[in-house]
Amino acid sequence: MTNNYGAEQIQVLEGIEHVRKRPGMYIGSTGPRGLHHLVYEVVDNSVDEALAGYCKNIDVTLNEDGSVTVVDDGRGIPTDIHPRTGKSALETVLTKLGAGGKFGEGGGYKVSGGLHGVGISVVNALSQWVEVTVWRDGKIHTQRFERGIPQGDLQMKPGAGDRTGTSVTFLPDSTIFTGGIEFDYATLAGRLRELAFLNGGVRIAFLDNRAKATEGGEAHSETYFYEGGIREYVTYMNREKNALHEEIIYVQGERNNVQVEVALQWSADAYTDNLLGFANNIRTIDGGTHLEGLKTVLTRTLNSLARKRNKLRDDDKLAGENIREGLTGVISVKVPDPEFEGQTKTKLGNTEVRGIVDSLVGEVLTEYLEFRPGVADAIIEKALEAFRAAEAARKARELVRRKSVLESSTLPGKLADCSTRDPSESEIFIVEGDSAGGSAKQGRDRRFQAILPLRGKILNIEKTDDAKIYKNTEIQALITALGLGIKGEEFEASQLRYHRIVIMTDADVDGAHIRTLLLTFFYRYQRAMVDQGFVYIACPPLYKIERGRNHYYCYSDRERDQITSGFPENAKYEIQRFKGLGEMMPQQLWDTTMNPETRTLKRVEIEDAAEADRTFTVLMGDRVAPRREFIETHGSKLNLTDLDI
Ligand code: 0RA
Repeated sequence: MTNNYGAEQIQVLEGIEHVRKRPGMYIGSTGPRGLHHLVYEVVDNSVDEALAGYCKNIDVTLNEDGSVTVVDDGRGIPTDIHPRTGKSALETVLTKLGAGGKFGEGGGYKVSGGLHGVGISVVNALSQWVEVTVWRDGKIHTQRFERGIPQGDLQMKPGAGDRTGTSVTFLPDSTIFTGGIEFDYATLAGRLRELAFLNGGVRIAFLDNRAKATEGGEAHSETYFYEGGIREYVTYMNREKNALHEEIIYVQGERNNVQVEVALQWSADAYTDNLLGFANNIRTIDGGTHLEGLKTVLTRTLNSLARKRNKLRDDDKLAGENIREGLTGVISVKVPDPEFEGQTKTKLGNTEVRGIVDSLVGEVLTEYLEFRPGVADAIIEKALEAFRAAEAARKARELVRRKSVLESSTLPGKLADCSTRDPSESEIFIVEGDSAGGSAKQGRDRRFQAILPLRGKILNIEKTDDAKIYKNTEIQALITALGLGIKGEEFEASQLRYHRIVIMTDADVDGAHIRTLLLTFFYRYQRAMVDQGFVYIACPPLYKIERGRNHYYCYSDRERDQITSGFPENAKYEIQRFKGLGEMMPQQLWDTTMNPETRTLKRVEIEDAAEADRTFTVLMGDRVAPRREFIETHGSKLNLTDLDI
């Protein structure tokens, strides 16, 4: 026994040490993403307890000292002492790698969330300290850890009464996280809300007490509780759209231990599809077998229904895209042994899921629509409209295709290409107008930087059907210059001619509008290029301050004020305001905005797909009132990450 005990302890210490030495292996990164992952990891344990049917409430609190507390009313982490190690189960869960909720045989969970499924021990190892409280068997159990190491044994005292549950408070270790340890409210709120949608009936309360640390600061709180689960998720995503049918179509079932839940609603005034996939509560950005199964069954069911109702001529067939036009949907599956594939491990690979989704959804959907011919006809009519528009677009597209095949070397005339042919080291700057284009062309490093000037505002893709899109010259230029395929078709990263697509617009209202139009275009035309991180935004300076022989470029008003306030009282200096990129000397543009050594680029990241979809609908769609309100209250919800590359 003592032998085992010693060996076990050494293993535990080595485990903690390894996590601290190689945090990226466990939480993906030591940047903001990894930091937020700590919270998700702890919350996932509580959600698992809720999925097992034992927990209803989860409270997440950001504390004044920078720590986070997650409290649930589940059964509480087991506290009994393991006869061999002499340690409590709680200590084991917190210190032993891979000893999360899955270790108990009978008490273990069917499925477990967590992108890496690494468990609380990893959070513990990467925290300056952790304090755990468990209410169980009428007692209050507590234990404290520092950098993963228990500070004394589990303490126990009476006083829990009937209460059961777990509280975990942790302060991330600032020596581990490179971008600091400050949590972003919107990021956490988005994920917590998503979890509440995915696990209907679980109440997640989010409380931000950090502002209390400053005088006059106020706490901020929200509660996410959706009894309708993913049905409410779809309602939420569609709240700015006009529904084609009132009731959300909902399917729920289980086969071979795979649980499937699907919620669908078509909108009259939307022309793209917005299907979100989740496996074990993890957003599957790259899709996978659950989404494949859903798409297949939608296409089959609606075609057969359309034929039955005499809506299809001869051997016409509605394509999947036709049927999905204007569709908002969520599919959430729970799989016992999920396989996550692809570079980002966000593609569900389990092949059995495809058929399970297909058959479960097929049965329910067919019956649902047979009993509601009005709904069926509305969806079929919408798909037929899309089908006809697609025919027209095909002709226009053939033009583009023929053009790009015939003149495969003829890139758009105004493109100033770079000399390297290696996309991985190539960049393209998309700029507004010829004068900015001129400065950029002269300022660039032509070996790896290409410039594409666009004339005026590009077409608003949100309001345009496919046929018109392909006829537009600016869009044609973008498609051929970047090497994009056909709208909505599988994104081929290997065809991309540049791996950094940089939007470089003026720092004014017009520039912001053109930037939004371009982002909307990329997002709606081939969302994967945004998801996979190929799109960037350049950050040109707003001011140049000259004082004697020194000069400073400032990228915000605040920076300008900071610099000038650092000058002595009677200092003489001049401030030049750049009204547009075209006003900058080529060398200036290079130094401040284009030179990889000195510039700041922001990579466009879509953290919250549902929110992004709504953002584009609101910003670029037809309904004016929500747009005004949105701009007034939110600004832009796209997450732009600073990257100095
Ligand atoms: C292992 C086994 C059991 C529950 C848990 C872990 C558990 C872990 C966490 C982490 C946060 N909240 C949690 N709630 C529960 C089952 C215990 C039993 O059978 O009573």
